Amino acid sequence: MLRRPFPTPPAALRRGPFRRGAFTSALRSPRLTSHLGLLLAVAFGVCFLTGLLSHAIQHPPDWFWWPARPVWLYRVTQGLHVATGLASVPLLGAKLWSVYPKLFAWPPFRDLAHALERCSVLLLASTAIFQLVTGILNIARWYAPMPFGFVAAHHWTAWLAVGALLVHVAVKLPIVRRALSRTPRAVPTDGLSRRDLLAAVGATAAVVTVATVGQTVRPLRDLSVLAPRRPDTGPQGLPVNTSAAAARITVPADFRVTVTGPAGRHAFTVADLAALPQHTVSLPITCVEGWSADARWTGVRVRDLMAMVGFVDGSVLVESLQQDSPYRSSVLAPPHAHDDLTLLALRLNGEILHPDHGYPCRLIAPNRPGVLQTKWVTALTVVPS
Ligand SMILES: Nc1nc2c(c(=O)[nH]1)N[C@H]1C(S)=C(S)[C@@H](COP(=O)(O)O)O[C@H]1N2
Ligand SMILES: [Mo]
Repeated sequence: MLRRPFPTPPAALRRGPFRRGAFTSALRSPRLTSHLGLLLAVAFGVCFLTGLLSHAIQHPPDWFWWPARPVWLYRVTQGLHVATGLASVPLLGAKLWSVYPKLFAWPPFRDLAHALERCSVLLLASTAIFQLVTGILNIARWYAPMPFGFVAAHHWTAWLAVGALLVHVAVKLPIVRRALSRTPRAVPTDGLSRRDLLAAVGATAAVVTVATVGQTVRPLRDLSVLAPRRPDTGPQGLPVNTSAAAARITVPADFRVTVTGPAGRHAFTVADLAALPQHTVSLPITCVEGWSADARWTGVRVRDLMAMVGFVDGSVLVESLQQDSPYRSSVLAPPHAHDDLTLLALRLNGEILHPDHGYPCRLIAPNRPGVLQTKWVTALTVVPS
């Protein structure tokens, strides 16, 4: 029996996208798909690694160690995470456009290997879309469409995406090699050329980047029309993530900061803290959501406070007046706990801390995600590490 080289779907299905010649663009080619795929692989790779790093800093496994210097390192890695994620949106859109006619290829599965390969592509496309959508919802702080824990979902889906990506790269590498080594076939069109299309996609990614990266790259802030935050808006010239009202903070009249260590416990009023040697440091707040902003902080060195209760080594648990929030406490690992720049800050840019920035006192430490810069601090406790 003769096998037809291009099987066609049954007559009832030979319509719409299934009919022969349904997709007419001469721009689609393995070469275009390969170029877009390479760009996307680089963007996703950087996004994945910087994302893993951010996750490890916030949920450190035993073997993990993150330095306190340089003070700007997390600002760069998290800026890259959000910027590569956003630039991936037009890249992924174009890539999916370049291959989506394959969705209607007939037969849907030729054999088991083909079926598995198609499933891995489906997994890759859906996890990639999920990551970009949830990432954007998170930086927009719009949680209603996410009836699940963002952090866990975004983290575990990243592993699925990267697994599917590795399979995809392994399967397609020969095709990519062939497509990129051949001299490109001239496209028989007098409209857009393939080069124009790639340039347009690249330009869109560049515009998305320039229109958002000003949330962390200060000189570009005036161009930052698409960024959810500007680094210079908010009380005392600094954005606020959770306001004192949202965190339901009331500072009690007998407010104290309790400092506990191997040599005992001290309770400090705000006046006691202000009477201790004060230090001023310039450090950024770097939110995981991609914005960052520099500020001048004044307060007591955490190291000095902890020395009064016999702190020699270990970590420091920092606790807030705030209740019922995953951000109500954080841990200062040894590099940060011992760093000169780590303060229990009482002032921001010369003024008493605004309630939304953590009045009476907040933690500020170098090279640390914003979520770990605990506000409304009421207890510091040495913990073995
Ligand atoms: N207690 C407490 N501290 C907190 C938060 C919080 O929700 N509760 N938010 C954190 C986050 S996500 C960031 S980015 C910084 C922002 O500090 P800012 O509002 O002073 O700019 O505070 C951190 N400290
Ligand atoms: Mo944040």
